[in-house]
Amino acid sequence: MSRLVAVSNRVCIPGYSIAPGGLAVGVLSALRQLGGMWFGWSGNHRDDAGVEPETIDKEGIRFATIDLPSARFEPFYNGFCNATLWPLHHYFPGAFRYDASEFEAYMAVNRAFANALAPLIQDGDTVWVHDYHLIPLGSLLRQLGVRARIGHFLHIPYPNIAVLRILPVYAELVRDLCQYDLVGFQTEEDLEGFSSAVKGVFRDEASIGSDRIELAGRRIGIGAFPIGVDVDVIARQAGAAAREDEQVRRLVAGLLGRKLLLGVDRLDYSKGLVERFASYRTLLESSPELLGKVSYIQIAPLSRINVAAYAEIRDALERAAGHTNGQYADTDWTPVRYLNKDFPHATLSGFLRMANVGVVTPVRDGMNLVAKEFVAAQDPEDPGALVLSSMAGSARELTDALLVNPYDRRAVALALRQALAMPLAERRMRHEAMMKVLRVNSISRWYKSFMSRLAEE
Ligand code: GDG
Repeated sequence: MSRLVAVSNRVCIPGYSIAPGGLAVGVLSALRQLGGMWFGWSGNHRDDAGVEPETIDKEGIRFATIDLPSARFEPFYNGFCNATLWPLHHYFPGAFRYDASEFEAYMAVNRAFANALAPLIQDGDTVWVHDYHLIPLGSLLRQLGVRARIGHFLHIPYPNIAVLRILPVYAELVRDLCQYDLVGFQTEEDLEGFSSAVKGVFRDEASIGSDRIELAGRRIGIGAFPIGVDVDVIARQAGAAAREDEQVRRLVAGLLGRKLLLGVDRLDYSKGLVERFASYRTLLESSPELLGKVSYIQIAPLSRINVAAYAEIRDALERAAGHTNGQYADTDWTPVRYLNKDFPHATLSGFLRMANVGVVTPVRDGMNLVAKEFVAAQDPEDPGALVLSSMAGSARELTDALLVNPYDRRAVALALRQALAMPLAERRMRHEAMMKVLRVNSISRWYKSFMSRLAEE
């Protein structure tokens, strides 16, 4: 069988590095099952960075990492990746900026990845590149003579051409994606966005089907591969954490019997936290009988702290939480508890299990794994209810959640009230239906279906 070489901006070495986010959990799960190599940035800066990667073997996986010069990294990561591509792909033109020198840094980092990675690729390998940080990588590897199959999976949404065109270099990036053998997206809607972009750039030169594009005598596979979660692992972890985890015990003790509304999101404007805080306030305003009876805990570990839009949202949330608490708190009740803290994944799943209502209301999200983890973490005998934004990719699958438009405060407040009051029989019925979907669209289906499509292309 072909060796899998996964590539992403950051790698996640078990027991060593950063807390795994959505991408890392998925890639690690694929590599644990299939074996292979994971290549990416080490997390370290070195100004005389050569192209020689460092390797370490763990759990049957080879991790190969390179250092990057800080002068390049800053405009690459905080600039083009997270102040240009991220807002563009999440339909936030207000947070978008374009700076040609940041695009140059983006290309330079992609070239550094390609130069370091190409010598490690053997004939017959399958290379799987992840996410918006590395769109040009496939094309650059081809230029260096790499002949292996190369696929790309985009974890974030793909916008329609009408929005994409805001980016002066959009056509270059569309051409780069067309150099892969297979390009995968989270949902059909993202796939349609990409098809509109290919049509906009290549016009009649490209013939676009539902699962293939024919272009200049080449075939590029395209498809939707919704990422899933490992239902059994999360259910087990959540059950154990609910029984044994000290932090979970403290959380429950602190509730004093109140019902828990819980949100867990990276601190990011796409996660709809400002809108969510406002909706919770509307809930308290419109339901005086809930005062003192519910607690909303929002866990929001900081991310991308050097990007201006993230500092702004942090300020806005601190003000909003302070405002609501100032108005409604009592000597023994804090209506909102807002924590910029990182917790171990197992503890988080325990928190999710204890919640009466999971509040997942991004204003735009490629998939949103927290929604899926919430469902998987519940006690099937007495599950909590999920309030989910229709703007998350996961809303396409979790149609038995209470689906809301996150911008409609009154509708979200209403859904929160409905979730808090939902009878056990209805909670069980909705939970069972969502669990069925999660078991079908599992994490193993995600990587297996992507890898087998890539093998066919
Ligand atoms: C991108 C796309 C897509 C959260 N707080 C902590 C923590 N987490 C974990 C969650 C979950 C993951 O991080 C977050 O995944 P999401 O999917 O919700 O969001 P993004 O990070 O934006 O991920 C997204 C995903 O890629 C996968 O394709 O679904 O749309 O934006 O697993 O549980 N983990 C730990 N501590 C925390 O405090 N350890």
